[in-house]
Amino acid sequence: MRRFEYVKDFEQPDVLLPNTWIVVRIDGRGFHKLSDHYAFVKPNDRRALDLMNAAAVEVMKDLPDLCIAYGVSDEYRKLVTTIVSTFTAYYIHLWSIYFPSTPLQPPNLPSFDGRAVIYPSSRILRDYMSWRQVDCHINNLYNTTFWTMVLQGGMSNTDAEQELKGTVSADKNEILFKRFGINYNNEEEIYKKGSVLYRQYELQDPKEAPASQEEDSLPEAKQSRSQQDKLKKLRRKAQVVVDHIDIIKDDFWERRPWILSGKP
Ligand code: DGT
Ligand code: MG
Ligand code: MG
Ligand code: MG
Repeated sequence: MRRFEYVKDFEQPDVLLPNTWIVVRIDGRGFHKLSDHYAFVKPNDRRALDLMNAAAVEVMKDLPDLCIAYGVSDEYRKLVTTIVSTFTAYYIHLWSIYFPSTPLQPPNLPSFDGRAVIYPSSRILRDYMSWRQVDCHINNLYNTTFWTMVLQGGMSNTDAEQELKGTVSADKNEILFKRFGINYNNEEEIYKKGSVLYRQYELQDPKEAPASQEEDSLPEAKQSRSQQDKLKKLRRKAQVVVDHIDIIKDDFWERRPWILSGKP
């Protein structure tokens, strides 16, 4: 069968750079249609978002090397193909818990696309996360105003879209408040801020503390096997929490240095 082996050469190396941050961005495929088919609540369906988060928690638990995840809408990022397929598997597995009376029916089955992007520094990774959270806020303010005008104000989709064209945040806040008595600040944090997932460690047991300070300061890939195993074990035992808070300011990161240092 030797004469067939040349086909292997078509497999090109696809290396990622060492010592960089890898962001895997997951996005629901055709969720515009899927969310209509299963009648997701507009603009935000708490069940759908909780399901995305639940699937992401399982992916974080399954893959201890992941350090943080951030989600909004049908998107999930910071978690390559293993991650996307694991995410899809859990999403489908958990569906019936969040949509007990809406069984999944082919061909309307959820699937996700994924892409990996390399960021060379923690600062740029943080800027990436900030960009996503700003996007979440802008989209949510627009969607909340649009759907309030349509569902509560009885406007047609076209009229609402027309009126919102060219408006800034303050205009949307005012429409919500003056016409509908809605204070945008009081909307749920999960809708305004999205969801950030990270590991929370118990107070560290000295027995489990990393063996040597010296080795501890090496990049993880340069540490001994036993040291790497220790870290993995700690990560597996950690709780994965889902939070809806500001990740743009320094505070979130300064309070949780282990997220970016990888050192519990
Ligand atoms: P794609 O990603 O190119 O395959 O196409 P879509 O349709 O997934 O488009 P995308 O990802 O830009 O937009 C996400 C869609 O998912 C958007 O139409 C709104 C919908 N969606 C996400 N979360 C919710 C929700 O909580 N409620 C409702 N009603 N729709 C949602
Ligand atoms: Mg997409
Ligand atoms: Mg999508
Ligand atoms: Mg999307």
